[in-house]
Amino acid sequence: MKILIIGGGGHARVVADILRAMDGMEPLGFITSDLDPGEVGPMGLPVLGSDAAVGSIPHDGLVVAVGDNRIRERLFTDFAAQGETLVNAIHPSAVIAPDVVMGRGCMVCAGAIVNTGTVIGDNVILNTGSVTDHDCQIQDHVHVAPGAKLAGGVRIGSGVLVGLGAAVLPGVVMGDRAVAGAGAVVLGDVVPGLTVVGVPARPKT
Ligand code: JB2
Repeated sequence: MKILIIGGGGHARVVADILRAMDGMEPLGFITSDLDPGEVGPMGLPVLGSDAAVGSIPHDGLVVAVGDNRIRERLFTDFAAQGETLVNAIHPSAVIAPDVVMGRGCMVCAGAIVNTGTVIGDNVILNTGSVTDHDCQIQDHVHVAPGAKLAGGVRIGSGVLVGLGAAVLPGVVMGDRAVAGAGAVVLGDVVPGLTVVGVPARPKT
């Protein structure tokens, strides 16, 4: 499949690398307004234009490869509404149990592990080396950052960021758009929109 990468930053390059490692996926180039169309962009892939150009470029699908959850949600929603095919980019070194259910437009980076019984929504990033243990429920537009760990039965609401190296203990519920800061150890439920930091994690003041 010929795939457009929406974004042109660090995460877009990670996704380009994933697509190149996958069988049957061919990254065509980056869609970004930060770089001039026609330029050779990162990793030798072309800069193809901004979002308005997508409709005029022949392609089979796209991945919204932007780390910021709100921007990624907006772009995912817009492109889905236009009838675009949002594909999953899954690095071959990721370990995903066969019964895991995953939506569309997800990015599972190198070395990520997802265990049995877990259900993942749309447009989710499970970043490099993250661990999502058994029976987790992860809603849409979530980012589990590199090295973060979700224990069994964790429930993660829409648009949540689990920061670099954070750990979420078994059965904890993080409400929509909550944030666990880098290295936080989340022992109990987090209400929607709240940012918690530290060990044990407390509301950020
Ligand atoms: O509306 C948009 C838009 N808004 C921002 N349309 C398109 N097509 N692209 C958009 N972007 C793009 O997001 C910018 O053009 C830019 O290329 C990119 C943001 O790049 P940056 O390198 O700042 O962040 P990133 O999202 O690639 O990576 C972040 O998230 C990753 C998960 C960083 O924090 C990384 O360190 C992190 N690993």
